[in-house]
Amino acid sequence: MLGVRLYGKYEGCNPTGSFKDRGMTVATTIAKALGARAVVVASTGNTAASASAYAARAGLKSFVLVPSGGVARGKLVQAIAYGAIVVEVEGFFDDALRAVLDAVERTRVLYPLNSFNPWRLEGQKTLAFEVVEQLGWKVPDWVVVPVGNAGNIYAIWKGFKELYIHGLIDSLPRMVGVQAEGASPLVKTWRKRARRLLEVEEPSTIASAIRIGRPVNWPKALRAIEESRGLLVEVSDEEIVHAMTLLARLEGLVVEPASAAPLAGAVKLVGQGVLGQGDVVVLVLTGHGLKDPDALAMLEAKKYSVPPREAARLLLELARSV
Ligand code: AN7
Repeated sequence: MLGVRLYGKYEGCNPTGSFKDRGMTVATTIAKALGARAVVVASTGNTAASASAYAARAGLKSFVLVPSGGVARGKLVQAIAYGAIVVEVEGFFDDALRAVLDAVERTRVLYPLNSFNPWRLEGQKTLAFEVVEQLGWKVPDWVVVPVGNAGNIYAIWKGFKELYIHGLIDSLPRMVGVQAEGASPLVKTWRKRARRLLEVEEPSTIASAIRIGRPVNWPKALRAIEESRGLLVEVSDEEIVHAMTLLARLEGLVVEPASAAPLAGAVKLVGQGVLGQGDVVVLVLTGHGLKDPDALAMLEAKKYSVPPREAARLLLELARSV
């Protein structure tokens, strides 16, 4: 349909339903080896779910700070189920992260698992290894990643670079970062070639996972874009919901809004002639759709309600249009 060869790397099948598990298994193992007793994260939801799951398995206490009212239902109940101590911060993710940084500076009891922890990124780079392996040791032309706190795009790029340095692949992909229009500090910073991050004070988008105004890994992400001759693009909430619908109804994949952003971005870039005919494009579909049932409920519904005795008749009537 788009003229490009489109692949999705679906991260919803990881143990807690998002790509975060790749890094969390490594970082929690390190926490345990260092003798930590408790871990802490600020999170828009997936990091909280993943950290608390791996902490539970490792016998560590977990503390998660989330923006109150800003986390998808599935993620919050997951963290609670895994036994995390949940602190709702009346503010944005960025406020929660600031609190975590502040606290970990003052105590050694809390081991931080946010993506400034380098072990997280070491785990997340394995996505690149799998993409290359699953494409039969071919390298995609483009890898499209949703960007929030901006760790993942850098981690994936690092993975490709390591394969290249070790002679396992002989080319590199170009990295594309996608942000939501209401939460696009990195897009703005990149466009203006600013030397300082152009923060977004009150980030707003349906894609709560990437509702982040001050991404901590912004210098690393910009380096990945620069080194790979990549680019950043922003998409509207409407485009995100449309992309969710396409993935669900053409591919049978439900993803959360942040994870649909790469498809929305790719559609836009095809329209602009940036992605070319026959290019191999990998969309990183970062998280499972069931994490965010309220967002799924925004897809156009074909739904009827009838008393039992009328159900068969309605069905026959509807079947006429098949
Ligand atoms: C589904 O869970 O930041 O750019 O606290 O959950 O590496 O931050 C989540 C981020 C993309 C963005 N897709 O990755 C958190 C959190 C999904 C996400 C991102 C997130 P980064």
